[in-house]
Amino acid sequence: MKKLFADTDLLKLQFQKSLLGSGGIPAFIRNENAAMLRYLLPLQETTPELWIANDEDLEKALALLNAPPVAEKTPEPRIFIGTKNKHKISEISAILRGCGAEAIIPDDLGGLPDVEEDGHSFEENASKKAIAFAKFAAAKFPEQGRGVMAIADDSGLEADALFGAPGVHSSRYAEDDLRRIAKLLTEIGRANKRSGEENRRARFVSVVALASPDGVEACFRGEVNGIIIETPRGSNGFGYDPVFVPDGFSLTFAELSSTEKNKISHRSRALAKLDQYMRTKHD
Ligand code: ITT
Repeated sequence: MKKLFADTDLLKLQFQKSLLGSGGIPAFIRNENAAMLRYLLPLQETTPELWIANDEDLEKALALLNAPPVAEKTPEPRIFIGTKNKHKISEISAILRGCGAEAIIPDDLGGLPDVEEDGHSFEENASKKAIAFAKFAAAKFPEQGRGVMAIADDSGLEADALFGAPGVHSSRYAEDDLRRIAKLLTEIGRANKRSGEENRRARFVSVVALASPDGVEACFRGEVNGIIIETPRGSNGFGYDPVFVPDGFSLTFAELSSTEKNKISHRSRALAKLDQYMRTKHD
């Protein structure tokens, strides 16, 4: 930042005027008659940082001029959380608050645009959503324009016996959670019968993408491995939770409390990576 000083020595004025001619704000202005300054110099839009009336002021001005430039404070980044899921919103908001970013949620911007999840991978879908949401949010904050970013996630269940299905199609696998689970159990049963092996290995995957309107900055993947049991158990959680038993546990995700599930879940693992990234970025 250039510093501007006004002095009371008219003799130096001509010399300082040549600095003004170069187009920048003068580093130093000397002028005996302060009242004249506005007429003589283009100061209409600026005010001197220090008026120099005596030698002491001059010392101060010189010290300020020679001081190393102070780093300008970077404004708090504004990040749009692209999901309507209240649970995800509170998890992600806490992370953003922790690293000094301002979290914007769909309610703040009057909703969330629909984005078709037609990608072949969780990364593709999460990235597509995050870019679309960043563009949507940037349009709402024209003064900040492309400084606005967005976060979106895509998740699902991959069963080994089904070569990774339902995967990115997890939410569209059937009409509702009960039918989705029923279909998963039927398909795994059939596949195992065909192969003659009892393979019930599966994993939940979550990919969180961070993007600006121009593209994806980073993706974070979290996974949790386990098995699919034959009969659903438990009533907590959602989706395929009642048939998924994570490795090292005997209870299904739907039998664990949400706090216990969140300690080991695919989404919390992806979010932990986002947390780490954001902290490093805004250190
Ligand atoms: P968004 O609004 O954020 O897009 P969504 O309902 O589409 O949320 P996800 O993309 O997170 O949900 O998940 C896709 C499907 O994968 C979801 O409908 C569930 O069937 C399944 N799934 C994902 N995470 C799960 C979890 O933690 N427990 C059980 N099922 C899960």
